Amino acid sequence: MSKLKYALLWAIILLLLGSATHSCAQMMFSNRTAASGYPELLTNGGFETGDETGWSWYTDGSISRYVSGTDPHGGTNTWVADVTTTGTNSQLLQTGFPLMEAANYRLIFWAKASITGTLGIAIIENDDDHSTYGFVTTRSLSTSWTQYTIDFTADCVSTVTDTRLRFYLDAGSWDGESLKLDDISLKRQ
Ligand SMILES: [Ca+2]
Ligand SMILES: [Ca+2]
Repeated sequence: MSKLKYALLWAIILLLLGSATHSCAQMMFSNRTAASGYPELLTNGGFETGDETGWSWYTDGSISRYVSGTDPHGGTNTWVADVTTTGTNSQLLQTGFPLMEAANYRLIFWAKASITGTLGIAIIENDDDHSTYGFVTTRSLSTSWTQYTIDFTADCVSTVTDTRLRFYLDAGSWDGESLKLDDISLKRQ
């Protein structure tokens, strides 16, 4: 083999080694990133199934609610409530996610309303007496898509799954108005 061919062969080997090292490093980085985060605890938080899979709904008012492809925050779908009368108990809820005693959690959701109005949000016990496992609070919604973040420490004994996240419209009056929820996420921190 000539010196030139020998040098070329080495150049090719070094190039191949370089690219292999590079892709290995990338893989290690993405694995480490994935391993450092806690998993999403909610099902279908972005309503991307196109329906209310994972969610339940109750109202004693008159409210038409549905999953719509019009003006979502993320993806292609958003949850919408068109309210005639708010009622005294109107809630979108998800149950059965695990909470661990004294662990820190973060709830994130995006909302948009036809007017500025008050939405209630709570993380409570689903069964028994609905005692507070996380918080019971309200947020003032605005007429553009806005992110809301609520950090809390789980107030339960050991690990519980009789849990309920509820968004309740009857914290205010939404008579004749509408609101949207999208990209709802609950993760341990
Ligand atoms: Ca969505
Ligand atoms: Ca209880």
